[in-house]
Amino acid sequence: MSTTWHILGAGSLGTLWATRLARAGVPVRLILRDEARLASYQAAKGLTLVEQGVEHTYPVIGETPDCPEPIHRLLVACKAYDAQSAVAQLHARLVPDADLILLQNGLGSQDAVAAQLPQARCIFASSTEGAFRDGDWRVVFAGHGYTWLGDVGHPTPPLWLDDLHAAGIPHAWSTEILTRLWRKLALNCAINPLTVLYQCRNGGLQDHQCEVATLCAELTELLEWCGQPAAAEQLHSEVERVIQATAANYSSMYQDVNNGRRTEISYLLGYACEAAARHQLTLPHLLQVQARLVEHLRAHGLASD
Ligand code: NAD
Ligand code: KPL
Repeated sequence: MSTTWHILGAGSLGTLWATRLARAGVPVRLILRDEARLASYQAAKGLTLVEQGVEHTYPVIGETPDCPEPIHRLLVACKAYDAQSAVAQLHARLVPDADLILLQNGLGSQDAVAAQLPQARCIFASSTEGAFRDGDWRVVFAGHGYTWLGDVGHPTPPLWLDDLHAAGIPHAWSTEILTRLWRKLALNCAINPLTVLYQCRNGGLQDHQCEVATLCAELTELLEWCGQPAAAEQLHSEVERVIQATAANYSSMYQDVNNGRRTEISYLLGYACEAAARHQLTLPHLLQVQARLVEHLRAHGLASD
């Protein structure tokens, strides 16, 4: 019997992973916040995955954080701002050499989780898959993509990648996972805040080309100072390409703000501005966009951290 995947966070990505693993016959258990959420989940009789309009429900076993069973493998599928406290609840259950797979976007939360668990193996992931919830315990698979996984301290891939293969989760092991995470962070910093400030789709940034170019120049400088020259390569042309390719889409940050949800700003723009300060870099446009975004979030009654 292969090792059980414990999934922490029954949101969009957690459900997308849990259902595909369960469909492949891999043992999966879902960790829910408390008894009330567990009762609601049990009433729904499982997790539903909607793919190309076709839905299937998978009766994945649910449990609360205080279930006594030890955890050997944990997929952390919370938002970046919840990851550290959500994992902390499970300290007593995690075996010392547990594997954690951290799906969070941006940077900062992964190091915070890894620092809590010095003996565990923390694998960082960067995903371009897209999913959203259209109801409790339901997820719509909205965009096919890829997930890169890597371990900054240990280049050997884990054997359980076979489970991802069996589950049809497109993935690759990356020995340069930090480059991927920094690159994605830079793309998100160049695009997402401006779509919120200008209240536009990604394609709307074609009307703000100078501002995008200035931000890209500052982000390129930052990546180089942070020892990430590969993530800095051709950043501006990549940002322009993404703006064009996703012109009709609303960025994830735009969607969060417009749905009244907390953003992951501290792990994107906030992380970039803190890194710039650490290197005593002057990046006035990046700082200005952060200040404007914080003001916008406050004006809309949303958390600005
Ligand atoms: P989500 O908000 O849909 O799901 C997070 C879930 O975690 C929620 O159900 C929440 O209740 C749960 N949670 C939080 N704290 C918990 C706790 N203590 N115990 C149990 N459950 C807890 O978020 P998501 O969209 O799945 O995103 C997860 C991460 O993946 C984010 O960092 C996001 O940026 C990244 N990401 C998402 C997508 C996507 O398409 N949704 C794509 C790429 C990357
Ligand atoms: O990842 C994105 C997001 O919306 O979060 C893109 C489409 C790249 C825009 O930054």
